Amino acid sequence: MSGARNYDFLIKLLLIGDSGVGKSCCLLRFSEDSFTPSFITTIGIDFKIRTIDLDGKRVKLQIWDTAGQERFRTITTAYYRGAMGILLVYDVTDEKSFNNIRTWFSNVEQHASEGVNKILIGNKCDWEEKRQVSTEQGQALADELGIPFMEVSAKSNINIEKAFYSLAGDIKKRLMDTSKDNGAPQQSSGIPVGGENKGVAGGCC
Ligand SMILES: Nc1nc2c(ncn2[C@@H]2O[C@H](COP(=O)(O)OP(=O)(O)O)[C@@H](O)[C@H]2O)c(=O)[nH]1
Ligand SMILES: [Mg+2]
Repeated sequence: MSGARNYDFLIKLLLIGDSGVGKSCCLLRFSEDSFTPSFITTIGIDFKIRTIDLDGKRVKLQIWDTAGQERFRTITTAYYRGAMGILLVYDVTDEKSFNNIRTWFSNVEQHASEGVNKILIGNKCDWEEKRQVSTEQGQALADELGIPFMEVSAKSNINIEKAFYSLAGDIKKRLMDTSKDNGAPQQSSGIPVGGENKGVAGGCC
């Protein structure tokens, strides 16, 4: 197997949102199907990989988590470089994290490449008694921003798979449409990219 490419698409995704909304837990749930209740220090984590099947194509997802920089709002262009999809995450039990989504969205608009797919994620939907943001509010914001929306729970494993699959599916469709338009796969589209090392898709700041 060494040297052989074991996927049809390589897709780089990013998690963005306030500190504490559960980004690292969502990633852990999706990549390892586990949940750690203690606050995960994300310092040092770069990305996790999971390969999924989408309509018979092997789609390798390289998912980047912030390394705590979000606390200082110092997410820079380097983090966004090469990203094809972004999960904008807030916490349904924390209204402030919801209100900050607009700021994160403009950060994405400013730094990420044009045409990047996005999805709005309301995490911790298992915690009804603490809820501060209704599903309707989440949906209304998503409609305003023109992006899909899903409420999830990393803790109870609700909609986590669905959210990642949905975003990856949208990206795959876009990449296929783009390569059709151009008659050939684009260099920058991520198809195909060889190698396992993290140098391939750019580094984290
Ligand atoms: N109830 C509940 N708590 C969660 C959920 N996801 C994360 N948490 C908790 O929220 C806190 C912050 O999670 P973390 O993933 O470190 O947030 P990050 O700063 O966005 O990466 C931790 O204490 C987690 O246990 C969830 O789906 N439900
Ligand atoms: Mg984290």
